Amino acid sequence: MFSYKFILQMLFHLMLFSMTYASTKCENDCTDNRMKHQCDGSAYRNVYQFFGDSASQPNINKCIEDAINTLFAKQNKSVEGWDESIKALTAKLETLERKIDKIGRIGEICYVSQWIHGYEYYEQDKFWYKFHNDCMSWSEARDACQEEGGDLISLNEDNFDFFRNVSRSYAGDCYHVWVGTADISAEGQWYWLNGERVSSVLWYPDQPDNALSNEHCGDLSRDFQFRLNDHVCSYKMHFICQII
Ligand SMILES: *[C@@H]1O[C@H](CO)[C@@H](O)[C@H](O)[C@H]1NC(C)=O
Ligand SMILES: *[C@@H]1O[C@H](CO)[C@@H](O)[C@H](O)[C@H]1NC(C)=O
Ligand SMILES: [Ca+2]
Ligand SMILES: [Ca+2]
Repeated sequence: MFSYKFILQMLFHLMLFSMTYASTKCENDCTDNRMKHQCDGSAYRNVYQFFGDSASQPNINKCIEDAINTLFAKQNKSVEGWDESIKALTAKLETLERKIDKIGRIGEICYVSQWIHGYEYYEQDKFWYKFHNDCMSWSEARDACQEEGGDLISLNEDNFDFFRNVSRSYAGDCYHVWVGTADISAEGQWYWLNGERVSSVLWYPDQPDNALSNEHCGDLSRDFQFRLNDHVCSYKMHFICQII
């Protein structure tokens, strides 16, 4: 009997084949807005980012291999679960292949790789995001985002309510949600990881308060209606990653 890993590998290679085919067909055909920003030749580079390969030239086989290993590391469950997982995966791949055939754009490669990591597209700002159910310290959370090719999310006045809603919907046992701002390097200086200054209207009243002189990382706090708060960085929380 073939191992599950082998079957998965075959499926991914099938997908790879159609992606490569599609990408040679339509390199310049970028009419779909959602894909537009990814159709400038950076698609391959993005694929690398998502799979954490620092090589500058595409090596999609390696990228697929890494994706499979990531899947296995994350879903190291009992074998019973795998039948269902593989069925679901096969169905998704079939849909995907039909879609790729139909659309046939290089940008789809990015779409596929983001889909593998479970990212969602935020139409308004044209980036991808993922709410993590795991509980980690702020810097562990940052590492986890970077492993997936992104970073902790940077917010602003326009997208703040949307991600408050995301946090309200998904936050579970870890209660609060880390986001991409900290005053670790300079007390009281709050910048997002994208370099923008944190707007004062995002904070819950009387925050940031640097309680016990020990709060240097930004979270959306359940205690504060998921508005911004400064918290102890080692605290284990959910977190939201962003891929630009
Ligand atoms: C999967 O679990 C087994 C036993 O529970 C362990 O020995 C193995 O190292 C795990 N593999 C991964 C990739 O985490
Ligand atoms: C957030 O959720 C509230 C309540 O469901 C809704 O009224 C509001 O439109 C949502 N805002 C955004 C930006 O999603
Ligand atoms: Ca502080
Ligand atoms: Ca605080």
